[in-house]
Amino acid sequence: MFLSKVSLCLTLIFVLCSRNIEAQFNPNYASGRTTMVHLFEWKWDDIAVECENFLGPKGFGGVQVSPVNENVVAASRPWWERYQPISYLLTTRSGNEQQFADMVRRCNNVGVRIFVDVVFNHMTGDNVNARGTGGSTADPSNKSFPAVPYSNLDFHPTCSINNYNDKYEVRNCELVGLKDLDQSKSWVQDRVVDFLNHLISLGVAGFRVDAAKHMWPEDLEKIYNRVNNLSTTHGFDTGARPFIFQEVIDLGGEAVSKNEYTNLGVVTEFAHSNSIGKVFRGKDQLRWLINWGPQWGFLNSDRALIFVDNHDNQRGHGAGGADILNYKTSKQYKMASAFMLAHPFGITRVMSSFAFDNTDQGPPTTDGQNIASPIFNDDNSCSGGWVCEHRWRQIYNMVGFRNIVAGTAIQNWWDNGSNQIAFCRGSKGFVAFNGDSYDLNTSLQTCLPAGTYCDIISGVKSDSGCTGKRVEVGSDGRATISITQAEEDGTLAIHFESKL
Ligand code: AAO
Repeated sequence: MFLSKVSLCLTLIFVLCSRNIEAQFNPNYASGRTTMVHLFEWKWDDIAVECENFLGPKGFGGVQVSPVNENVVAASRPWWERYQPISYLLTTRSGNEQQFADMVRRCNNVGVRIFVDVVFNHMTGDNVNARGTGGSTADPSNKSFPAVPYSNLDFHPTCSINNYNDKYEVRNCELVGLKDLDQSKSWVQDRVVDFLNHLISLGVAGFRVDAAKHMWPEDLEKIYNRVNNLSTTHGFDTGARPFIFQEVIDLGGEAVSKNEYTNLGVVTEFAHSNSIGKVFRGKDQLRWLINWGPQWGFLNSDRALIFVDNHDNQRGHGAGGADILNYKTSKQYKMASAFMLAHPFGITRVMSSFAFDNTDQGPPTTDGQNIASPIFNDDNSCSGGWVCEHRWRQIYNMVGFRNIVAGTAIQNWWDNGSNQIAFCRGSKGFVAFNGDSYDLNTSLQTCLPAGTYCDIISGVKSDSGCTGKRVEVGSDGRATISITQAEEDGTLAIHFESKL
């Protein structure tokens, strides 16, 4: 009797714990949405408007925002100053706490979730008279951050990370000289949990955990398990857990593996970014994409946060090097993005950049200090120094495509033995790519009902018809698909809602 009570209790504890942990893999998107965008360095007020005017209506599921907590003010205001925390006050160049809270509320109201890039592996590097974006001061050389407060008792002893084959060094030493917090200390855990719970109380849906590779998984587990459920006053279901995606760069050959983190949350899959760059740069043939997914060495689909580029590797920071595509190679970039969004693999994130000429350059400003707002053109694109890849028709229409074909499998894969490929997503969508230096013009199975469809890459379906190419699907589902090598885009995509 006693034993069976004990085992019942244990089972209950196990069920409760595993339910909680399982839920950390769910992005908590509003129904019918699948993809987040990283609005790198955007201001909170601008994101609120973007949710209402563009992201909500176009079917985006969420926004990854730049770090929200107070950071050091660095000379010339590089973008990377935001990865040097001074405190957990919510004041940065993107706005203050009230503006942040207003943005989260307005985005949630239009079905767009907010994910915060949280930096708690470390504080700043050495800085004389360090001053933060919220006005706090710190003495980083002595590991003193009174606005938290942290003292030198809360950090690992100083040593630098030189050897990525030594996991103790990777996790206990300083990444590029940033003062390395010791997350095994209960004081540090309490400060981090308070910070994350504060964000949850404001209505966020989850976190990108910066530099997770540099923290011990067992410490992260303790922190994650103490984080509250999402806020029901902000519309989340009772018991919903924050979505956790952890930045772990693992391209193989190092001591720390991405697999050490997959029981805690989702992991950023840098191998995906690397491989998709290689393929669409012409260093690998498109026909090999037939088994895209774990067979390429990627994590399982439900554990992989995938992207073509991120804010680091698009400018040569982090990992990946010359193979990574970014907005500057726009035709290949749009093809890679379309492939990522058309393929069922992974949890997708679209990058949205500001234009840069050097790798330290910060976002556009009005006066060298204050971030400038993007300017919107009639064709949806941005100017004023902002690239806004998420507003490129070829990209936002493919976000819509992914939503529409969700839950269907790839079928009727076709390739020409080199760089022309096509496939259906169930009987809901069809996509074709031409990465060869000659035209594609052939009859292919689209799996769609007979009719005339509007290609969502070259145009949009409008009241008056289609502003782009039309595709005539016959009663057998076949259509003549044409993508010349001279066209602006190397992709063609149609789906059942693009039927005219
Ligand atoms: C700035 C200055 C520094 C200065 C420092 C302190 O640039 O000169 O010392 O302040 O004053 C960002 C910037 C940094 C900046 C920092 C703080 O990128 O330049 O430092 O803010 O302001 C590693 C980490 C990864 C990290 C990445 C950049 O593992 O977590 O470096 N990314 C995140 C953020 C990032 C941010 C931070 C972390 C810090 O996304 O924006 O830094 O908060 C190997 C390892 C990787 C390692 C790379 C780079 O990669 O595997 O783990 O990433 O090296 O060190 C091949 C290999 C690949 C290898 C790569 C490079 O591709 O396959 O594995 O080569 O060797």
